[in-house]
Amino acid sequence: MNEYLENIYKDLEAKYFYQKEYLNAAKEILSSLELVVNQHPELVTEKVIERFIVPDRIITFRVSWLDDNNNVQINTGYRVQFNSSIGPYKGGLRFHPSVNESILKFLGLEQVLKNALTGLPMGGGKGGADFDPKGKSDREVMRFCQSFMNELYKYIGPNEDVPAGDLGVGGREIGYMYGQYRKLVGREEGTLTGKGLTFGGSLGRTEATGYGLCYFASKALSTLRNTSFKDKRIVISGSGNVAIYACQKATELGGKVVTLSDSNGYIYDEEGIDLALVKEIKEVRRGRIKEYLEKRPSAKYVPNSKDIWSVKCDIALPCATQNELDLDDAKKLVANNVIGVFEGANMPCSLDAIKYFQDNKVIFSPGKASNAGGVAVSGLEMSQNSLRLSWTFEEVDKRLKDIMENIFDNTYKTAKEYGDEENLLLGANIFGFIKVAEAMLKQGII
Ligand code: NDP
Ligand code: 2IT
Repeated sequence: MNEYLENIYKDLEAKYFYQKEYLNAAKEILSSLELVVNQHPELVTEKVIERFIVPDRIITFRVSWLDDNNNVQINTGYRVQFNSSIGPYKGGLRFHPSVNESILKFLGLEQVLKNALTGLPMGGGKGGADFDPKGKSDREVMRFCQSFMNELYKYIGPNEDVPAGDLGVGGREIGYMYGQYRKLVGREEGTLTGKGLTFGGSLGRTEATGYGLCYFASKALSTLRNTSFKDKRIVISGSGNVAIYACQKATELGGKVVTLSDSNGYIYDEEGIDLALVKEIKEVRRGRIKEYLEKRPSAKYVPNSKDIWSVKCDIALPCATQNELDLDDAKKLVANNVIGVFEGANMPCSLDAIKYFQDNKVIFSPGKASNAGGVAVSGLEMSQNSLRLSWTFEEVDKRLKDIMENIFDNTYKTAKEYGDEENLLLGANIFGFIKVAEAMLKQGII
């Protein structure tokens, strides 16, 4: 980072010293922009980076709801509307007890670049609540979602801000929130994505992030190492939406996925993960990953999810959550000769882990590039809602694949142009930033 960028970071650090996730994301992005700033002095005079790095606004609200015992429960809800220079705010809602302003600002900032990379006209935002869906009854989840939407509906709309799912928010939650939204506004507007297929959802949205991750990884493997998923051993963390569909596509492409995890531990199955069983446990029963052993006693369960990175593999796909893979984990993966680490989650790898991968010639792709398939198909859901049409699964899947391959091409080309050929993080940051910065410059100081 040059002095100018360093000063921007120092100002953020002084003001938001308690927001470590946000500062981490800001540092990672600012560290990529030195050459861009040198080439474009107008970015400095117009203070584009200073404007880009902070959200347009943050909405915070109380969510009160009744649990099954008729006790009043209170949570905090948020929507971070980060940047709308290239289109309406777009990004997921996360329900997890850890949710706070720092995490949502980090996710919102990442989303701005990710959405720019998709090539679709979407700005970036993120939201959620410190609500823990775990152990709640279906009715409790419904009442929470309705109460959450009673406040959020005032700030969103098809041309303003279009939320979707993220960690802890899947089809069930989107359905409840969309039902309440329609009730409140009295119109059918498609304002959420990830909706059910009978009320405006898109085929392929459920699979999109995991499939997209594998399309991206395949393109990277073939371009950079002349290889593919075929016969590779794959370690995947998480067992939610992203992990499950990454496992499905990686297996379809000829790889053998040997692990999945949740926050309690991981399963290891040398014969390859039985995905039908996982879907039954996670999607139907909403159970824990260790239940896998009840039907597959030959598999192993390790009650420490962090240890997953010591499992020998050729390809690692971290698909659980931020900061789940640190420098020590990176060292274990490299010692086991990993070829590529492709992020399915948002910022699962720490900055020093990423540097270690890059220094050791491991292909590394940041989530903002390789997990963009989810929001890309959300964008396609918005298009279908506007057209009042539904495309077939094959049509959506083909567009998804094209988008992911394009993202790889653009990040790779940009990294090369800026003199660091395999640095896909640099390429993604610069390509996404230039698009948003140009839109900001052309629209004046607002
Ligand atoms: P889900 O809620 O469907 O699944 C999350 C999974 O990660 C669960 O298995 C959860 O286990 C596990 N997990 C959470 N925390 C930890 C931890 N500390 N250690 C190990 N496992 C953990 O979420 P998604 O699959 O949708 O999201 C996963 C990641 O992908 C997130 O970073 C999200 O932001 C990102 N993402 C999601 C997209 C989407 O479309 N859904 C799109 C792009 C990115 P447990 O049940 O124990 O909590
Ligand atoms: O992190 C992400 O890209 C998502 N959670 C998906 C957002 C979306 O709007 O589909």
